[in-house]
Amino acid sequence: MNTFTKLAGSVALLLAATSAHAEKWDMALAYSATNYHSEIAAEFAAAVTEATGGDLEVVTHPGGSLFGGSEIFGAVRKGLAPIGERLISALGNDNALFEVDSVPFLATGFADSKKLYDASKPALIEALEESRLHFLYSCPWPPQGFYSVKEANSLDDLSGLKFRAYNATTSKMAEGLGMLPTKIEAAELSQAFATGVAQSMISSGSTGYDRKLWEHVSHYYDVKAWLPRNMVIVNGKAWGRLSEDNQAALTAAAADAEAKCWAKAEELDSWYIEQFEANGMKVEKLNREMQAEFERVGAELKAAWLERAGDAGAAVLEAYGK
Ligand code: PCA
Repeated sequence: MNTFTKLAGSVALLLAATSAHAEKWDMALAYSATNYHSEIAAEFAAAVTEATGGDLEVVTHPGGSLFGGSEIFGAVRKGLAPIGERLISALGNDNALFEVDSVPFLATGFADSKKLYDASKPALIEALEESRLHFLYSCPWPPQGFYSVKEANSLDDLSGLKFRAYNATTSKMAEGLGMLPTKIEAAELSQAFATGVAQSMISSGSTGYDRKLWEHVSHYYDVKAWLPRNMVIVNGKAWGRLSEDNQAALTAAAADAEAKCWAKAEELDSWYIEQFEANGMKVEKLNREMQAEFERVGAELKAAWLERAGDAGAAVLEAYGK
């Protein structure tokens, strides 16, 4: 055997060894490819692929193309997708603690939202572990406002409006304000507003911008009701199969993605709302009467949440300090 053949042989062996371990993870995302959550998830995926030298390749599938938003949590839990991102507060049926970020008017700005995240993170991680899921990172949506096809000066204006909900809290807010909620994923939003299935919603400027809601909706009220968060989770078995080095690479990339994503959400918050004005939407604050109505329903929902979340919920609020 000459030197060249020997070398070629060992390269082939090396490649075989690498490919025996190399793994590809499809990452399920619910939101548009151009949304900052998805863009940062794509950067996170590329960073993991690079840090592991391709040993673990992560490929993102945005816009609900692998699993729709409402399917992602179950798909990752069952291992149908090894990794995915989900809006945490839509999972309140599994555990009331998942709804803490959407308790109305509890945290209404980025600094408080971060404090609430820090206070609730240990309980979140524990709840996920019970479902054999490994937590990687979590990132907020900007403060939630109210979209309507007509002005909202009184409860009469809202009465009977069809409302697009994304979790139980938004459904109950709508009911408390006299509207008619239906759950619709962000990927189906433009269609829902175009066909009149939805006439109002609570969401951030981010989702209204992604879905060009100015084509259908005339008013945006900057309520700042709460900042819901997405989280990126890994199937427990898939996590357990990884080498320690690959786990460390994922953990490091996740910390990086989380920091970038929080900064991006805050940076884009007012920009999104400027785009509404530029596209002819009316951007306002709620009047005093309506603000009081939102707060009235919000307080009822907070009390109901505290009851459901019990001691664990009270402990999170105590750690949060409010
Ligand atoms: N956008 C997501 C959740 C909260 C938000 O701001 C949505 O509307 O589906």
